[in-house]
Amino acid sequence: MTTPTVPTEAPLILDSTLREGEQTPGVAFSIEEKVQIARLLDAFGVAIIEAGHPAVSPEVRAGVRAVVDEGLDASILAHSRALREDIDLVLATEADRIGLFFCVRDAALEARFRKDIDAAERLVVDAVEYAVDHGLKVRYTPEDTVRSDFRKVVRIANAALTAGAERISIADTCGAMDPFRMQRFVTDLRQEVDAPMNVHCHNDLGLAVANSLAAWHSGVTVIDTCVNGLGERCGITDLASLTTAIQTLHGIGPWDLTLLPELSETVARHARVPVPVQAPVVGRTAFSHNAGLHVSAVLLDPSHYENISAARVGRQRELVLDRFAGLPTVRYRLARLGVHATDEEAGAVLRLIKQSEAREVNDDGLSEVWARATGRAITGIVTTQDPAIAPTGDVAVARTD
Ligand code: HCA
Ligand code: CU
Repeated sequence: MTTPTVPTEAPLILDSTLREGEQTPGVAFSIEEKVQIARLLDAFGVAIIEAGHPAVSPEVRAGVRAVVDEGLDASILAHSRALREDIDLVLATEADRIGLFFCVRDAALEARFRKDIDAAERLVVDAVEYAVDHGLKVRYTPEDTVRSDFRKVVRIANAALTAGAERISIADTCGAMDPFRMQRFVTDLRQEVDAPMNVHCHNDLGLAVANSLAAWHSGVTVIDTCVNGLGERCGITDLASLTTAIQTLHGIGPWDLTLLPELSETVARHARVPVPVQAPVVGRTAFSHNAGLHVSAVLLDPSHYENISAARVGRQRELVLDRFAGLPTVRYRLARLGVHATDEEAGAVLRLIKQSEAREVNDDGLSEVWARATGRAITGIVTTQDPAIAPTGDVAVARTD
């Protein structure tokens, strides 16, 4: 196996929040919500938006059409089975691109489709030719690519390319890969299939982002993502983690990372799926420091405990006040409420917090503790972020190349 070199060009992002993301159990977006999410994805800088699977329902078709009608910079892809009647539904939406999928895994050919590989090839070739003849740009995915017989994948992919497909997608449909296997799979496939490649990684083992990066390092140029890592079961590659990793570790990628909090919050609200508090980049505690030792070091130089700066991804650093905190946190949090405490006052506040049962002291709790410690009230709380106390500037970032 050849050792992949670090790519010099960022991958294109194909965001599938509106298709794969809507397949998250319990999730349905209204058309207005889809349009709002699509606009944000476009402003963020994704190259392709997968807007839905038109054969599912008239609502999904209307959603794809509404996103197309926005006239965004991103091109719009609709997902479709390899059937002429489904392709007609895609054509009616006026999407630019179609993502056709058909699985050639032996178990699926035998038990689900009752077809041999010759019949499967005829079906895929017919669908690709039909879509291309009607002006669509075609991506073909041999679904469950990485668990399929390799020779069949090579054969069907090359047949799809000869029929006019412009890109082949490698789907890790069941999240069965690790980065080392992914590197080998992509490298092997690229020896046999000469085409631009896309990757779609499910997160069943928590490795979707890592597998996507491995695929990119091995020559894949389009990566599928979902906001908040939504998708079937454990979801797919998380947009925020992937793009932040590429921009901060490799210094490339056209994306406006400062839009990630709004994207995450908007999708979480519409999907009614909350973001885990410790989610990378967009989770509530992603930029919170807790232990007194950490806080003192961060106030000296954020790079002691930060790999990426909060400001770079549209967030603010938080210093958490609880029994692990030290005086610097107390002073900082009081200063944010407009109170400049003496050493004795800050010490008295800290003693009370350490004695208390509170897991975390918010601003209201802090005002109460302040009142008990000093006998004075804090009036008119205005929370401010004081850059002199907690600088949010960029920090040095590790490079791997
Ligand atoms: C699906 C499965 C899919 C398809 C991906 C693709 C997968 O929901 O139909 O067509 O590129 O994970 O294989 O999402
Ligand atoms: Cu999928």
